[in-house]
Amino acid sequence: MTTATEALQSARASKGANGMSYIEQALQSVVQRNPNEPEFLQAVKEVLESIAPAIERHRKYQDQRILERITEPERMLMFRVPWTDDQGNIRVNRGFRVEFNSAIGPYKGGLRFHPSVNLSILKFLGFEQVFKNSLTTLSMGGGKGGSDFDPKGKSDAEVMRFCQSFMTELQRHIGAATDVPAGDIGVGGREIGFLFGQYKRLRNEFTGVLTGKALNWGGSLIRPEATGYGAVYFAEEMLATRGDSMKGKICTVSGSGNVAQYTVEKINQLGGKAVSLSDSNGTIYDPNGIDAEKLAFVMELKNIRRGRISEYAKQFKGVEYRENANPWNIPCQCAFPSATQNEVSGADARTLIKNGCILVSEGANMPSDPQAIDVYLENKILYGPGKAANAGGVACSGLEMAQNSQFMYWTREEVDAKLHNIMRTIHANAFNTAKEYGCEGNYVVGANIAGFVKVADAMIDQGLV
Ligand code: NDP
Ligand code: 2IT
Repeated sequence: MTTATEALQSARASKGANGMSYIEQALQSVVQRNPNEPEFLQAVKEVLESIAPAIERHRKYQDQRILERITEPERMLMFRVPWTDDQGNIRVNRGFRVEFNSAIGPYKGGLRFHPSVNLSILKFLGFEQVFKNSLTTLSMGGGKGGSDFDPKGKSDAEVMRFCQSFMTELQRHIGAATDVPAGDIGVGGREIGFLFGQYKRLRNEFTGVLTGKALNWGGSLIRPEATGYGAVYFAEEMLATRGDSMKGKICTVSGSGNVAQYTVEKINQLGGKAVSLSDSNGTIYDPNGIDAEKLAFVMELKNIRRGRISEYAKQFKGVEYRENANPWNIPCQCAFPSATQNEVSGADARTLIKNGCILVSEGANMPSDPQAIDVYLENKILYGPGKAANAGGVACSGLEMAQNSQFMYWTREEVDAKLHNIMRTIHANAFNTAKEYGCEGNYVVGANIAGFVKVADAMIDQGLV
């Protein structure tokens, strides 16, 4: 005989009075509350739909209203960032920090400086970061921030004045045990330096409040390499499940920034051949392969001269430059989207597969749109979603925090070994979790459930806060 409470629970578990499941109800309320945030809704929908097997198996998540709680940021900060350009004109940008979830550690996640930045984009990135950081095995909550400031065409002095103004407000809200920002699009070593200098000056403390610092003042070896290396380590793990490896694989890579550069380096080291890079103006296709010497040219072009990828085609023979195009119609076996969100459409995904692509490992955050993901899953290719495949960057940030708190520096070999081990663990966790929930080979289900369960259980342990 069932008790009244059990009967009520069972009714609530499947369909509510309005005929909707708990996940559908939670999703509908997120849609209603955030009507002008397409990127955020896209990220939430993907996670909520894919964790259904865990929500159905464990009643506690519904009883504790975890979906309603986990989709609402703990805190969002928006602030004015005034600065003067080199001509003495006053400029105003908008600064943000979305402190999404601190159940398993201090808020952690990058800062993005790009003219497209808005609350929807930072909420999607912060939401993804919560699950990604959970997967790393380290103690980090999720957050993201940035500004609609456009670093393109700005002098070093302008970037410095902007960073100082941005940090003048942000410093009130962050700290080594509270919230630890890092880089993302448009924020690299130069910006982290200016931000750190201003934090230290205002707070009179030298702490690990930012990661991605330079080596001579608290940075970690391998942090610049970590996201790209990690995405390729993750690809190698996925290939190993089919008795295959990166050796001899033709690889397309999009973007030409931090993640793309070290993705190419690791592809080369593991015996693959990277044949493309891109930026927001176009794509270069180098069928001979982007070897170490050519990559050194790209690094100087992008990190120092801050030029356009089209220059690569002028510099090297046999290279095609495709204006306003992405790399997805270049034949490849492995694709590494490493530029930005929604850069691979359903049509692009079909083209990739038609041309022989068997693996997609996402260096960027949410680079594949929902239709593209459907195409990968229908065709059963190896698909490593960003929150698993690109977690190496933030994982190495966690290792930087660990070194800072001990006033220690680890060697390149030590950090790389830890990074490699973390990527193997993330892969195994995502793979085994998918299997446990009856979706073998589906890393979307595996990564989302594994990332979710750790955070959700911590939220339950800590009471209704
Ligand atoms: P960078 O700023 O170093 O490089 C970004 C690259 O992507 C540039 O080549 C840029 O071209 C291109 N790009 C950016 N926006 C667009 C756009 N709207 N359309 C076309 N191309 C674009 O950034 P990262 O390499 O650090 O970041 C790349 C991706 O990886 C992002 O999705 C980021 O969130 C993600 N990521 C980064 C991590 C890190 O540690 N840095 C960690 C995990 C994920 P252009 O110069 O023309 O703008
Ligand atoms: O998207 C990401 O994981 C990052 N931009 C890196 C975040 C971090 O804190 O290192």
